[in-house]
Amino acid sequence: MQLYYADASPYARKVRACAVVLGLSDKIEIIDVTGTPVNTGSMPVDVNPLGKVPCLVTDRDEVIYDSRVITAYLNASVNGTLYPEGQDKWSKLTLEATGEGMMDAALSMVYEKRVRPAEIVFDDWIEGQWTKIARALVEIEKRWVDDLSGSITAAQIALGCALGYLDFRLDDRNWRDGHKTLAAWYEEFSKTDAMALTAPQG
Ligand code: GSH
Repeated sequence: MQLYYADASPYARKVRACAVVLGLSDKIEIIDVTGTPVNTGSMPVDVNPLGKVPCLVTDRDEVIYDSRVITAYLNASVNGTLYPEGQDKWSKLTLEATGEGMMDAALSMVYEKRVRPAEIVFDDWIEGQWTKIARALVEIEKRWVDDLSGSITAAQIALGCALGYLDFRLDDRNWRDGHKTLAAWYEEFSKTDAMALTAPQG
C-alpha cells in the first residue's frame, strides 16, 4: 500500500499511528508530499480530487481518503481492535470526531496565519477556532476520561494527534493550562510506539 503523507499533518500522523498499532507499518510505503489549498505543490490531486493528505492507495489500487475512512479500512483489514464494538461505540466515535474537529480548528488557525496574506488575516476567525478547541478540552475532561485508558483505540489516537498538533503549531496557546488530567494522560500516551514513532520532525 502507498500512503500520501505529510510530516506535519495530524490526520496523516493518525493513520500512521494506527498502522503502528495494527502492525501494518511495513506494508505501507510512505510518499511524502507538500502543498496547501492555494499551492497544491506535490499533493496527490491525481488520486484525491480534494488534494488532501492522508490518501491511501491499497494493494488493489483502490484509492481511500479521509483519515477516518483509512483508519477504519486498515483496522478492518486485520480485524483490529481500534474500533471496539459495544455499548459505548458511538461515544468513542464521537471522541474520535472531537479529536478530528480539534485538528480542523487548529489547521484552520494555522492556514489563516501561514497561507492567507497578512493584510487580510481575520483575527476573530482565529479566536473563534481556538474557542472550539478550548471547549473541546473542557468537554473531554468531563465526558471521556474513562475512554482514555485501556487498549489503544482510534479515538485515543485522534486525540493524541490533535494534542500533538497543538504542541507542534500552537504551543503559545498553552493547552495544558487548566487541563491537568488530559496533560497527564498525554504525557504517558506520547510514549507509546504509535505516538513516539510518528512525532513530526518539524
Ligand atoms: N478530513 C480530512 C482527513 O481526515 O483526512 C482532512 C485532511 C486535511 O485537511 N489534510 C491537510 C491537507 O491535506 C493536511 S493537515 N491540506 C491541503 C488542502 O486542504 O488542500
